[in-house]
Amino acid sequence: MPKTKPTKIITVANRLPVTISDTIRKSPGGLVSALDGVKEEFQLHWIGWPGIVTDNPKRQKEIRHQLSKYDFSPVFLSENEVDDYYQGYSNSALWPAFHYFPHYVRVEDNWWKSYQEVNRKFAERIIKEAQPEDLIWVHDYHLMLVPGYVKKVRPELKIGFFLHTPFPSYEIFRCLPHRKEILEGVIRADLIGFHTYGYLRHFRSSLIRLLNIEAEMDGFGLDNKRTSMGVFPIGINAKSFVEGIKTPECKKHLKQLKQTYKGRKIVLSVERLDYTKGVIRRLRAIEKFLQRRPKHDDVVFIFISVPSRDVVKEYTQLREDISSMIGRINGAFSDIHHTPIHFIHRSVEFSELCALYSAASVAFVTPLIDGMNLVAKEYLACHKDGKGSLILSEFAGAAHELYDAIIVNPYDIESMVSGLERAVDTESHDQHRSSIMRQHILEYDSQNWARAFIRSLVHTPDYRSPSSQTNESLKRMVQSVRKAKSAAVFLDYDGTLREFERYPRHAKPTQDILKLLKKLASKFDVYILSGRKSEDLQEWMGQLPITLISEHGYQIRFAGHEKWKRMQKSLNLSWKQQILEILERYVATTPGSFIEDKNCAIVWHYKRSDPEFGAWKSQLLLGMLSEMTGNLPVEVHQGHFTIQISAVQVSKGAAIQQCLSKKNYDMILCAGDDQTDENMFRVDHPALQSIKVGDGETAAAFQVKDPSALRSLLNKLAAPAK
Ligand code: GDG
Repeated sequence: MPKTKPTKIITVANRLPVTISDTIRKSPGGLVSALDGVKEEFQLHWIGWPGIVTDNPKRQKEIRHQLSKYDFSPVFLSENEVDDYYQGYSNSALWPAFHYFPHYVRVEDNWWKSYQEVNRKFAERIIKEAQPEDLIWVHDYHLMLVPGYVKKVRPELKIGFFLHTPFPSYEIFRCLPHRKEILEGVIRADLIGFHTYGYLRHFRSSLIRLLNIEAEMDGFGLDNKRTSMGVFPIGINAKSFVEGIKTPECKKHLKQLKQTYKGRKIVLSVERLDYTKGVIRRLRAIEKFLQRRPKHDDVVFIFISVPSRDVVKEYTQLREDISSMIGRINGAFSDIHHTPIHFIHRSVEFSELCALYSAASVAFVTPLIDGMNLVAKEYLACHKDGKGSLILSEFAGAAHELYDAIIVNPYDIESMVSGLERAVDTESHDQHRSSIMRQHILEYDSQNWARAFIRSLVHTPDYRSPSSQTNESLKRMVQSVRKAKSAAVFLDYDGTLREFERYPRHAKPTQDILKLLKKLASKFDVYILSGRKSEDLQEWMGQLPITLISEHGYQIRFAGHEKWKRMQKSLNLSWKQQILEILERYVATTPGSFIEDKNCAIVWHYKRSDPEFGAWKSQLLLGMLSEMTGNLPVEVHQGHFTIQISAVQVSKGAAIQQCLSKKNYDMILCAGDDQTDENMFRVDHPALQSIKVGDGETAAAFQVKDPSALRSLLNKLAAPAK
C-alpha cells in the first residue's frame, strides 16, 4: 500500500528556536522538545521571528535559505516592530495584565498598531504557506490576533491556540483598552488551550461578559461553527534531564559544586529575572529564616537569574532592588567563611543547570503568579532518589499538579519561612512525596502534552463551506415558497427579524425591515408572532397589511383590521399572583433583573444582571418553578436572558394552528430564535417549513446565522420573479 503523507503541523511562535550570529544554531527550547515526541506521526514546520533585526534583503535571503534546511520559515521584524510589538504591546501591556500587574500596564499609541501589523505579518505567512490539510498551532500572547486574520482568508484551516501564561480574571483583563479585539482574534481558533482550569474559567467569563458569547466550559458556538476549549498542562522534556544528569560534563560540575558547598545544603532558585517571580518576597523570607536560625552557615541560597527585558523600566528597577536587598542580607549574615546568598545574573549551560538541580537539597520556587513553571518540574526530574524538596508557590500553574510539594503562599512571608524550615530539615515523608511527583512528571512530559493538544485539534469539527448541501436545500426551499400559489410566513420579531437591543423599547423596526414586510405582504400572508404586548406591535407595525399576534398568541389583529381580539375564549390566570411573589424575591436578590407583567404571562428578565450570576439564578428559578408548577395550568420557557411563565393554552404553536384552521396554504414558512418558537417548529403540517435563527439545538429544518441572514433570505423570497 502506498504510504500516505503525514499531516504537517505548522508551529507559529513569536520566536523561532534558533540563535543567529555568524552561524545559525538550533536552540532546543521547551516547544522543540515537546514537538519531538510527535515527529513520527506529523511533519513539522515552524514560523517565527529569528531573533535578529536586518533589513538587508541579501542577508534576509541568506537566513531564509539556511533556515529552510530545518523547515523554519522566518518572519523578519524591523527595529520599530521589536520595540512596539514585542517590548511594547506584548511585554509592557499584555504580560503585566495577564500576570495581575495592571499598574504596570502601559499602552502607547503606536504599540497596538504595531501589534496588529506584526500579527498580520504572521498570518500572511501562514496563509501563504499552509496547505488545506495542515494543522496550525499558534502559541502565546504575542500572537492572539493571528487566528482571526488567518480564518478571514482561509476558513478551512484548522487552527489551535495555546496560551502559555495565565489568563487573568475578567476584572483585570477588562483594564486592557483592546480587550474586545484581542478576544475577537483568538476566538476564531478551532481549539484554545490553557494550563489550568482557572485560566480557562477566566477566559470563558471574559467571553460571556465582553462578547456576549454563551460559552460553556468546553467551548462555544460562533457563526454556526464550534470552538473547543480545554486544559492541557504542559510537561517538561523529562528524558533530556534524566539523561542530562548522567553526562560527564554534568558529573564534573556536580563534583565541583559538592566540593565548594561541602557541609552546606543548597537552596536553589532558577528563573528569568521578572517581577512575576516574587524574588523580593522570597528574599524577605530568606532574611527572616536567617534571623531565626542561630547557626545558619549550613545553608546556602543560589539564585540563577537570567537577564531579561532589560529595556523595560520595571525590569531595571527590579534588578536594582534585588541587588540592594541581597547586599543588605549578605552584609548582615556573612562572615569570612560563608556568604548566605549567591546571586548569578546570567544563564548557565544545560549541563551546569542539571548539576545545580541535582546538587540542590531544596528548590525554592515562589512566583507571585506563573502560567505553569517548568523549573519546579525540571528540579524533580533530576532527583531520582526522591531526596530533593520542592517549595512551590500556590500561584504557579504547576501547583495544580504538584500538590505534594511544600505549597506556600508567597504573599505570606511566614508561610515561606516555615516552608523553608521544613524543607531544609527534610522529613522522610517529603522524600516519598517527591518520588510520587517525579513519576507524574516523567509520565506527563512535554511530548504527552503536545500529543494531547494535537489530537484534540484533529478532532475539532471540520469546516463546512457555505456552499454545502444545507445551503443548497435552503435555496430549494425558498424557491418552492416563491412558487406557491398561496403561502403564509410566520415570523417572530426580537432576535429573529430584528437584532436584540439592550433596552427592548429600542428594538424598533428599521425602515428596511418595514419595507421588507411590505414587500413580503404583497406576495404572501404575513404574520408577526411575538412575545411582545399588542401596544408595541400596533405602534411599530400597525400600519402594515400584515397580521399581528401578541404575547405568544394571546391577542390577534388581522391584516386590514383595526381591532385586537383575544385568541382564547376563556383563560385561567389564577396562578399569576403566586408566581409574581416568587419572581419578586428573585428581583430583590438578583441586581439588574426585573419583571414584565403581561396579560397571560409573566417574564423575568436578567439581561442586565451579571451574566454568570444571572444565568446561575435562572437555573435555580427554573428548578423551583418546575417543582411548583406541576399542577398549575402554565408553561415555563427559558428564552434569551428571560424566563417566561405563561398560560398553557397560549403558545405560538397553538396560535399557528388556529390560523391554519381558518385558511389553507400550499406552503407555510415560520422563523424564530428561541425556545418559545420551538413549538411553532413542531406543528405537524405537511407544508410547514421552519428556520431557526442562531446556534443551538432546534426542531427547525433549517438554521441561519442571525437576523441579518434571515432578512436577506426574506428579501430573496419577496423579490419579483425573474
Ligand atoms: C512561559 C510561562 C510556562 C532558566 N534559566 C536557565 C534555563 N532556564 C530554563 C528552565 C526552564 C525555562 O528556562 C523557564 O521555565 P518557565 O516555566 O518559566 O518558562 P518560560 O518559557 O519562561 O515561560 C511559564 C512556560 O511558558 C511553558 O508553558 O511554564 O509559566 O511564563 O525550562 O530550565 N536554562 C538554561 N540555563 C539557564 O540559566 N539552560
